[in-house]
Amino acid sequence: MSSPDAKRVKTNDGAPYELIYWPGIPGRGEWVRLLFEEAGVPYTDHAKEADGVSAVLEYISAENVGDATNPPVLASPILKHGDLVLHQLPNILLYLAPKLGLAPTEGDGVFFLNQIVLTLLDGFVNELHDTHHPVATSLYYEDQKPEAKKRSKYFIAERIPKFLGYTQRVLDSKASGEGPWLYGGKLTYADLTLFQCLDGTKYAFPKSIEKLQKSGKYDGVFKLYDTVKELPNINKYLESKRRIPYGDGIFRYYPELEEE
Ligand SMILES: N[C@@H](CCC(=O)N[C@@H](CS)C(=O)NCC(=O)O)C(=O)O
Repeated sequence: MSSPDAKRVKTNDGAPYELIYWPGIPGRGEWVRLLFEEAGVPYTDHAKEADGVSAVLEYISAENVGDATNPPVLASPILKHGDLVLHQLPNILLYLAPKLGLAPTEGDGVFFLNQIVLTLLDGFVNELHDTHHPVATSLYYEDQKPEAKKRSKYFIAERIPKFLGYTQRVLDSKASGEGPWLYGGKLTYADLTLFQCLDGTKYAFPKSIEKLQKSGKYDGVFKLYDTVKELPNINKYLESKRRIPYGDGIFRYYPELEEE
C-alpha cells in the first residue's frame, strides 16, 4: 500500500479567505457568508468591494483556463483561499465547514452533513429558482410568466411540503441527537444552510410558508430556523448592513405566483 507524499500535501491554513460573488443580491454567496459570520472569521467579500463585478467576470470568463492546480470555474460563488480556487456552493461549504468548526474533522459525519445540505439546496435553491425561470435563465421572468405560474403551483403544493417533511424527518431521526440541530446534537453548517433556505423561501412564498407553519407538521424545522436566527453572531450579522436585502436573485417575491 502506498502513502501520500507529505511534501506534496499543500495547506492554505492561515491564508485569507475571499468570497467572489455578484454584488447587490444575497444569492448563493449568502450561505458562504453565514459560515464566516457564525465562525467570526474575517473574509474579503468582493461583492462589497469596488472590483465586485470584475472579480466575478475575470473568473467566469471563457478565456480563464485556470492554472496548474485549479481547474477553471463556471459560475460564482467562488472561494479563494491562498492559491486554492473553488466553485460550486456545496463544495465550498464542504471545504470551509470543518475548518470553521461547523462540521466534524474526523469520521463520516461530514458526508451526512453534505447529504443534508445537497438535498436542501436541491429543493429550496435549485427547484425554487425554476419557479421564476422555468424555461430559460437567459429569458426575463416577464417572458415566461405562464410557465412560472404553472411551475409554482406544483412547487408550492408538492415540493415545499416534500422538502420540509424531509427536514423534519432528519430532525426526528436518532442521528440528529439532542437539541434543535439537524445532525449530531450540535450546530453545524447544515443548520445554517437550512436557515438561509427557509428564510429565502419565506421571502418568495410568504403565504404558503405561513400556511405550512400553521399546519404544525414541521414545528422542529421552524424551531431550528428561529434558533439559528437568534445565534448571537448570526443575529448581529442579520441586523448589520453586511446583510444584503433580497431582490432580483434566486429568492424573488412575485405575489401572483402564490395566487390560487
Ligand atoms: N450549482 C452551482 C450553481 C452556480 C450558479 O448558478 N450561479 C449563478 C449565480 S447564483 C450564476 O452566476 N449562474 C450563471 C450561469 O449559470 O450561467 C452552485 O451551487 O454554485
